[in-house]
Amino acid sequence: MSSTYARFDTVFLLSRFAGAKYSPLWPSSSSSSSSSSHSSLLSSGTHLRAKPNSRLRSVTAASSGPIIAGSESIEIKSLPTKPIEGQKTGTSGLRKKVKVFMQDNYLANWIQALFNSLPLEDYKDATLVLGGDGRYFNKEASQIIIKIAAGNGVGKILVGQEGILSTPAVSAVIRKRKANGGFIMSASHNPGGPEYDWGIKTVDDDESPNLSDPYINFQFNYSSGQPAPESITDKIYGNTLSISEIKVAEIPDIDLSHVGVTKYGNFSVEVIDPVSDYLELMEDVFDFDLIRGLLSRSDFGFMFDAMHAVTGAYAKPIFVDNLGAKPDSISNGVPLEDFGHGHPDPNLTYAKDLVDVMYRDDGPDFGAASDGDGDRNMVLGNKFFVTPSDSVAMIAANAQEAIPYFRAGPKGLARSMPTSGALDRVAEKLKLPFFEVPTGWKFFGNLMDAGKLSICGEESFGTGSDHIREKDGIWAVLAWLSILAHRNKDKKPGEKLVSVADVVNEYWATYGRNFFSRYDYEECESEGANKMIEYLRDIVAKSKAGENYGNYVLQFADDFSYTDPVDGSVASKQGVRFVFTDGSRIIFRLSGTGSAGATVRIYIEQFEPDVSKHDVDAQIALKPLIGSFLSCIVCIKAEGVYREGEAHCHYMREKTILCHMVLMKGELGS
Ligand code: VG1
Ligand code: CO
Repeated sequence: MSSTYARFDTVFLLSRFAGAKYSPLWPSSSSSSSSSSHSSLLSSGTHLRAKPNSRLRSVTAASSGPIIAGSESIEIKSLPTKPIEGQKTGTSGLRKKVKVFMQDNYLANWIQALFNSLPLEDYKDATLVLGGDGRYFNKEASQIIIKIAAGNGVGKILVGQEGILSTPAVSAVIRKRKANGGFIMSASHNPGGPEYDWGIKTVDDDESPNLSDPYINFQFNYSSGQPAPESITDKIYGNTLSISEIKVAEIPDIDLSHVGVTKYGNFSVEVIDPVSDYLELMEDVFDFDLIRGLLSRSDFGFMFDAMHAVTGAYAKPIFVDNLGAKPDSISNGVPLEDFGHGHPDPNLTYAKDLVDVMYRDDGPDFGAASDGDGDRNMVLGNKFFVTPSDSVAMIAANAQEAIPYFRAGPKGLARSMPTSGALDRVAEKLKLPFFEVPTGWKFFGNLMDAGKLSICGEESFGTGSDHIREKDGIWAVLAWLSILAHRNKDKKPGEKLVSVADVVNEYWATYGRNFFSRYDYEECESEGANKMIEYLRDIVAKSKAGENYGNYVLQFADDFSYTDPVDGSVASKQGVRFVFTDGSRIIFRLSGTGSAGATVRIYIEQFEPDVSKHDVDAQIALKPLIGSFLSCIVCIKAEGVYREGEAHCHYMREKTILCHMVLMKGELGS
């Protein structure tokens, strides 16, 4: 038992629940297996009923919504448990197969370990937000999280109706209602259902440098100078390895189907409408009248694919009811537990139905899709795909004139390291502060809180701004619609409209084009993947500026390290990069979001200022770089470790003849 835990326990007993009956052990009642050395919250706790003598009562409506029912006090039980291996968070929280999470106490242990890791003042009587993308197991998970939160002395949980809240909406709710933090039940773009993934989004791994991420590290920590989150996530992991007890409130399952407040003693749960706070924020950021003018034109076609994921709950209220889009412009608009057997990843392969419609001659003028939890976006014009690296640069270049929130001009711009350098050129031209941060949205937060950053993005279909502290899929769609609406606002019916392709081509002509692609080697054996990165680090250590790699001259090679300009914290080993004198780059890193094995990501970029070459397909434009670099470095120098093979192009999911190494399961390191 850690000292944090002991300290917490004492305070817990003496203050918040003074007087409440505290059982040192999980009761040997019929529902739990008293004979075993640990008990399951999933098998017993989720079906916890109010203690027989608790008096439910109806009470009058409160300002925040009708109070449905409540009881005067809650009983806190202690559920014995045992440590479970492997509960370490990655780029975006803890992500595993749902079957793993459904194991006895797996989720409960982790949630308790989280509370054990935080100072009491961070959650005692605090308000926390709980939401998710509607995937399989979220309903059961909601009940587990609520009961443990109550058991640990949290004052109030704001939960989206049916457990639904997109990731950006959770951030918006936390900020608007000044909540102390929140949980997001999502494995993002990973598929859902009994055989697939589940996740809980939190702050990143042990190298996270900031406290502004609204999850688990609780925003108010930031201003009061509490320990850095890497220490918190480290602590959570440490606590998962020593946990012996889970604190659970003995309350019934909360009815998540109706908006309203349920009270149990000093603890309350408010079920909130998932859309209203977020919609209100969008109305502040954008000019809805301007966008409505575009969407209601008969000569402008719009299509949004919610991929049966969380934005299904937002698309109709926002695009149809508020902005005048036609009801049939929303496809797959109902959130489903298994995303309709789909893979809620908005790229050219998994949003294929949308792509097919958009690539028809008579297809719509603008199309977009969003991922499982609504923080990613894909933007398409008619027969035109905008890469995420280009998209953020184009939004930044047009923001001031088209989006009211940026009327005074963006404060600064930032991208993740592997994202193409297109945004850098916008920052240079607009003379704006510019930052390059490691992969993962949390790194943008400190910069935003310090007033240094307004618009940022990642190559992985993530775009956003400082209106919240998460990437935001619907925000990106509204940003693009604003740009198009602004450009077309004076166009008469029948006049040719400025298209997505026009905006992009004009941008390339002004700034040049950064050809960019990413390739993923999925389900690699972890040991082999680590070996490969070690091997590349070795090459980096020996490399010298001026060396020739085919026709490319090395400017520098390193393993990316980031020092946060706000708090000075350092994140190291964030990706091996080779940068050439013409601005071309090749980057290697391991994914931190997979649910099984390792995924190797390779990012390739080449800058082309010549407008006559901007029309070339990215795969063709990048071929010389891929060929000369990878053949000479990886395949020859690492001979024996890497062999010929195929990777998947991140955007197309097509098998691509790329660096010709096989990292697939079992084939490496033998
Ligand atoms: C991936 C992306 C990264 C993104 C992260 C979370 O991480 O590359 O850019 O921030 O997913 O996105 P990794 O470590 O697998 O490369 V989401 O939509 O899952 O919150
Ligand atoms: Co996501």
